[in-house]
Amino acid sequence: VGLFFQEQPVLKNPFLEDALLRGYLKRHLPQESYSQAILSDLNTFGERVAKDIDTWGRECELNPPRLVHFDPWGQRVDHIVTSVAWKRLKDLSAQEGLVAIGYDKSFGEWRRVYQMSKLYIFSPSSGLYTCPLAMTDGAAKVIQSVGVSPPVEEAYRRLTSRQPERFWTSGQWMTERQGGSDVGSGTETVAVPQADGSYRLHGYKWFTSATDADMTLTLARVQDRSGSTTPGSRGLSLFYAEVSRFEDGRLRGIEVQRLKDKLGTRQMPTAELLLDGLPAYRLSEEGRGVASIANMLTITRIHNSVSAAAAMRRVLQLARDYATRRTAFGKLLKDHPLHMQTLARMEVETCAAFLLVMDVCRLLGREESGLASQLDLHLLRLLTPVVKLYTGKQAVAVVSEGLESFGGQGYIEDTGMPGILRDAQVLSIWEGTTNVLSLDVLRCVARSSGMVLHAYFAHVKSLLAGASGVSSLDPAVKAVGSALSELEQFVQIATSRSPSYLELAA
Ligand code: MFK
Ligand code: FAD
Repeated sequence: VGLFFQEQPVLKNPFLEDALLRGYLKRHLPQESYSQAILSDLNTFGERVAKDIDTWGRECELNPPRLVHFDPWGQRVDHIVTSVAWKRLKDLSAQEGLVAIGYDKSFGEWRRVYQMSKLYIFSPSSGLYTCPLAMTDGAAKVIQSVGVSPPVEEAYRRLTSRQPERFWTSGQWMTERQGGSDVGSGTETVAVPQADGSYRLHGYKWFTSATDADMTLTLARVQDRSGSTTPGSRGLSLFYAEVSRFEDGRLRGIEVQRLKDKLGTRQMPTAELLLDGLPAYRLSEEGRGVASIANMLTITRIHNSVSAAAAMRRVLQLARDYATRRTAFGKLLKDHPLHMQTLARMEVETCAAFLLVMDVCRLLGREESGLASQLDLHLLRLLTPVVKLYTGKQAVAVVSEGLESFGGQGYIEDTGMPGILRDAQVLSIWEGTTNVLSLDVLRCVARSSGMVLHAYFAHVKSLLAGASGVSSLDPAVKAVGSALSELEQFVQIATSRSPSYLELAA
């Protein structure tokens, strides 16, 4: 009695274990010396993920951040205490270039595919350090797009640094009590102009993740001399602020009201912040806040999609391994056709998610290296919300199925599995909910007069034409082809009418 102990699933090098990722890179990376360096770096990093980093990520879950409001002598300090592992992950992120690679021109148009491949194997072991990295990347992109000049020049260098002692992370403070989706109506924070051209921000930010960041980008309404502001989206401007302390230890212009008690993402601090005179610089023209922060949304939504595909891949890797170790009804799970069919369905979802995500990363890299065609730009705009909304939903479904493939053990906390499911649930909520992103798709279709859809049709056709081993006579290919033609005709008619008709048609 009690002599049997089940072997546990083993996490192996997630790069070597991922035939699809390796195949994708081998197929797409050019014949350049850097391609070999990329593959070799991913292999070494994958080894590190399996050996060390995964344990650090787990430690972040077991030692969640806490807020210390006062020091022993009653001074307000609002100190967010994070685990040793969380800090190590920050240093590691710099050393491994997890943001920097995306800005490294020496990898040409492949810089984003390289960076996101690295994040893809890192994400499920990262203790959610991918969250601050996504926002950091988004902030660097915004700064780059508005122009890297003082006072944000130094911030840009730090956000994209590979040196741990210089590396900074950024927050993204958009959501207020009245509006997370509708920030245009919901933002109450005001920016009071100062004599030196800077501003002081006053308001309440309702969700601020990874609040131990060194700086942030945020939205506020500039107050005029009479103290009034412009309502709606056109009253919002984009601001840059550093998170710093007075000599006595108090935060400068910020009070951390509390940390959120969350379903998942417990590894990282998400706070409510009272901005009480936070010094800030305006980065956008007045009233161009939403349009200017859109670059950040593009980047963080792509990171989100990478994390979603990565969560699916990880649970599947572990489930496949477990199927070679667990016996039921006299044979290993891998020898039960029905169990393998379940895993195969998860595999199909995961492959599809991965390929769509990587295609968007490829397009991003092309855009940033100046190689993107007009078609690429349309596709990038269209597919970014699409990939975020689909993969966010897929991740919850696939990870949930994945938990079931471990039977009861999938439900047990210290296996680490439940945390993967909890963390997947947020992927469809933050950075734009599914419905809000669906509307974003419709808006971009209408605003481009249908051009983004035509670009998409052309893309799918070229994929079908170029797919090796697929005959144009294949009934499935024929069916897709005729469905596309019908859709194209429909869009053609819609384009000739009003934009709102096109929105409806889309
Ligand atoms: C593991 C990875 C983790 C990732 C990090 C997670 C940390 C958590 C972070 C958060 O959750 S931060 C908060 C994220 N918040 C959102 O995503 C807000 C969701 N709501 C929307 O996206 C709304 O659609 C939006 C606020 C943008 C609507 O505002 P408006 O003012 O009604 O937008 P409008 O009028 O459509 O667009 C204003 C301008 O922005 C237009 O430019 P123009 O004025 O030049 O025409 C738009 O084209 C532009 N714009 C809006 N969305 C865009 C965009 N441009 C490009 N891409 C977009 N997606
Ligand atoms: P609402 O906007 O009130 O939405 C409620 C529901 O209404 C949703 O289902 C939505 O899809 C739907 N809805 C809204 N508008 C429409 C519409 N026009 N048509 C159809 N349906 C609609 N925010 C930050 O700014 N910075 C952060 O760092 C950050 N971190 C977060 C961390 C966590 C763990 C979580 C859970 C959230 C975080 N957020 C952050 C906030 C997040 O971005 C918002 O919660 C999200 O954008 C939704 O906004 P909301 O909560 O106001 O929901």
